[in-house]
Amino acid sequence: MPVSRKVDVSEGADAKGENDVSQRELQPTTPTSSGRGPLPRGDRMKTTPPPEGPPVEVGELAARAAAVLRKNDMGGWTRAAPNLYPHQWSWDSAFIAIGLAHLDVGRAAAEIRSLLDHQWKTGKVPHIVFNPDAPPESYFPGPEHWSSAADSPDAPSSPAKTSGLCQPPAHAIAVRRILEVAEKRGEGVAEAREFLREIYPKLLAWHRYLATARDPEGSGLVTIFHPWESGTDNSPRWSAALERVEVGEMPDYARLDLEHVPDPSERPTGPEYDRFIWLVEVNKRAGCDAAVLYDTSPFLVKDVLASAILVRANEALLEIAEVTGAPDGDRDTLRAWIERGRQGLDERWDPGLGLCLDYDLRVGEPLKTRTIAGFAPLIAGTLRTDRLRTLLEVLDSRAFLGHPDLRWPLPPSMGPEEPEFHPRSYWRGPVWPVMNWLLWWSLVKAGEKERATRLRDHGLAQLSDGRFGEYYEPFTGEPLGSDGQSWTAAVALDWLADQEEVSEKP
Ligand code: 9WN
Repeated sequence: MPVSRKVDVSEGADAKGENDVSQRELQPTTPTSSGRGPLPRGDRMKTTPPPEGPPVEVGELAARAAAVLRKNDMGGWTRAAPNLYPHQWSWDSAFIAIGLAHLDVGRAAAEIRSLLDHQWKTGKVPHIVFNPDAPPESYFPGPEHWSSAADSPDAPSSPAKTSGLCQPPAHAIAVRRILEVAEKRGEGVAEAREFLREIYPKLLAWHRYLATARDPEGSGLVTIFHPWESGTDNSPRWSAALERVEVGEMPDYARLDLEHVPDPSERPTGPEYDRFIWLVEVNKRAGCDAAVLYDTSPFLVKDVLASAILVRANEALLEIAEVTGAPDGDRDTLRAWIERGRQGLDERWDPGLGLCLDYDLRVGEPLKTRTIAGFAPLIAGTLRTDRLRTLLEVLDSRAFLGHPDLRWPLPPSMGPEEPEFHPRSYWRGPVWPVMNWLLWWSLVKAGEKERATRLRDHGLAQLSDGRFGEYYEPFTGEPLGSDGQSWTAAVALDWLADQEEVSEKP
């Protein structure tokens, strides 16, 4: 059924009062437990009151989300956030394209196209495409720091510089969704199909790079050389592997990220950052060549979240291959990658935690932590019903969204009862709307409609402050990191369209 209401994206648009739907307030479908109870380990936790003011109404929220994307639109691509992240980030762009699809199919396609214009010759999609107009001091490590990556024979020849890392491959999922949204809205379908045909070979090259250069073992799991490649940068997923990294000689550097957040505890610590920058150095010295890094990188890890996203991205690409009439051989390859990916994830299952674990190739050990990445088999679409049941129980338990003190029952990035949990520190506890979207989408695909609806509605309630934070304090609901984060606004638009579509169904 088509989504009838279009979000008005014109300057100063305020959809309030335009229709009945816009007058609904964003309320969770089920009330949460108080959400304001006493915090565990109070001495370590700085608390602040929840955001002031009444929640924003649905129509206004949609207009505000569209305004965030418009403000961050740099002309064919979108910066991840207005100040903290002035460049184009790879997996952000995928989610941003999903949001943009509800506003303008052509613009959504342009988002992915502009990113893939900077694809490396190996097929790698860079984690950052640098904004040539951003002032030099706006982000570290910026284009100057990565300039030697451009010397690699594999680097793209276009003038804009990129980083030499990559990020989780959500792009095919986004491309598939652009067509799905166009079909639901009954608008831009031909344009979307044409775009699928255009972009298919690039996506296939990207997935082939991941299946080969990033998985020479043929394990079905993606190897990463830097925590930034996981997109969950300072997650405790990487603590043990990072502790084994010895920082070598490197030039002094000045952090710029701390200038954009009110509280340094929201960002990675100094020792973590030293290791991040050292690993950038290691990547540059290897010419960003995966084969060299397999020998030289002190951080060499199988990432289950990226691998799960790749399984779903391969499924999406298989559907794109059907739409575009790609050769049978491609489809067989994609099917094989999907199967191998699910099998690889099955092998990383930890029955004690009821979650899936990353694996440190340098020491040959699983990385045992209770983080949101452990839901990888749910995201990949596990075919094992017993595992799906266990994952749902763990998700609902107090180790994640069943914790009684949460502001909303939304999964924190790390289980609140874990020793490394920190409610304000980036990927060590805060709730990330984009991860909520990924889990919601996976629950829908798993046929878990009620759970999915609850997650979506609580996710929207969390965003009803209209600030579109990068991440949120799990107990107070305070937005943290950057305000006006593009992918947060994008997932809000996708959820709002879904909410409306479902409410229109008889
Ligand atoms: C490093 C842009 C990116 C996201 C990542 C998030 C954060 C960068 C940083 O911001 O990472 O890539 O400087 O911390 O962790 O997931 O893509 O939004």
